[in-house]
Amino acid sequence: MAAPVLHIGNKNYSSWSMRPWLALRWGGIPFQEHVIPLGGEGYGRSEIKEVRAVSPSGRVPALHVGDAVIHESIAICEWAAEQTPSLWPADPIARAQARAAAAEMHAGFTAIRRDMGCNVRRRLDREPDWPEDTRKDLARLFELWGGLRARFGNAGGFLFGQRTVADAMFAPVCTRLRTYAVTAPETAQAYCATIFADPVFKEWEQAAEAEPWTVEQTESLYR
Ligand SMILES: N[C@@H](CCC(=O)N[C@@H](CS)C(=O)NCC(=O)O)C(=O)O
Repeated sequence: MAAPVLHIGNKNYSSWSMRPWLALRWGGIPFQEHVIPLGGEGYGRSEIKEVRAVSPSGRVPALHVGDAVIHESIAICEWAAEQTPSLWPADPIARAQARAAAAEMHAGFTAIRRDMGCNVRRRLDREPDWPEDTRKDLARLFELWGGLRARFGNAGGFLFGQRTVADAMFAPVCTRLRTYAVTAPETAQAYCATIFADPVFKEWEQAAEAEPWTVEQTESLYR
């Protein structure tokens, strides 16, 4: 069977695309990638024509495996972990906690997602004044990361020691903290430094920096 094809958005802007891309790469799973530049007609309404052609939800990422389409970043990460089980921690309790962290990211942190649009290559000089719900999301994020690092820190620099799907889910958040100059506790800074030093993450970051497209809807956040 031909290699699966991962359809993704622009690497600079599409945080949901980064997640399964990292999981597939970390899992050593061969795949082809197909980048669809987001923005323009239909964007924000799940109506971009090129996206609809590959993803029935009108959103990327979408993984094509044979004649099947798997949409939703978390489901693609789960599929990756079925090929490469070490993408979840081996211990059943740690594995459940990693799934909880990944699920919390997938379903939550809505104020962070609203106020800190993903823009891998962008850096603000000064942290904006966040509304209360965003500050609450940040506090919860740091609490979650801090607790996991305290419990699993001896095993390595990632949330559960070694790279797991939970890290794939949170890697784009590290870039957001960097973009928006967010004041973060030392444990969070150290965790983000681990993500930024990861060679696979760096590959994504370099590609994001080199992309020719800009998405006006996201860039206008800075004016
Ligand atoms: N819940 C979805 C979210 C996917 C998503 O929102 N993708 C954005 C790009 S990061 C998208 O395709 N947007 C197209 C649009 O807004 O029209 C997942 O986890 O995969």
